[in-house]
Amino acid sequence: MKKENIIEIFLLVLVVASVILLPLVIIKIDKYYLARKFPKNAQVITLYGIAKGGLWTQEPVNSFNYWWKRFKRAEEIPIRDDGTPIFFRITSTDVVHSFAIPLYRIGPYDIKPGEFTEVELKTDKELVDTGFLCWQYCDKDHEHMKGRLVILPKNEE
Ligand SMILES: [Cu+2]
Repeated sequence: MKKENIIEIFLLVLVVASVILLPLVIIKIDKYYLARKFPKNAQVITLYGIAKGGLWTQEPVNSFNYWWKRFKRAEEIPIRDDGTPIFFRITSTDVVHSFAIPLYRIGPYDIKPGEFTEVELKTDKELVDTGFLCWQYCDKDHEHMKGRLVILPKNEE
């Protein structure tokens, strides 16, 4: 085999490997920073807003599965009531949504596609089951964009 061919093959393998590895490395780095961002014991709830059908989902939405997957509506999100810090990470998969938990006067926060809005559930009030919703008209299914935060029974904590 000619020397040029070997170099060519080597470079080809290098390019293919970096194309495959780069996204994996980025995902790893992302996870690493995410894990350090919030207190270790925190409950972190990630929500994706979808205008079509009007739903918040906890299932990760990306540019591939957005087109074919039926995402499970986040109807009831269990939250802990033992002093655990609770954070929401919320993003949109399409239009600008708006997130609020009216009872605790949290939000409304603009939820923009392509970025995560981070919100801490901080309140002086006692935690009770309550609703969260999209605060401003985003699309025709807007009214369905709501769900509930449900306090976990003590024995399940
Ligand atoms: Cu909306």
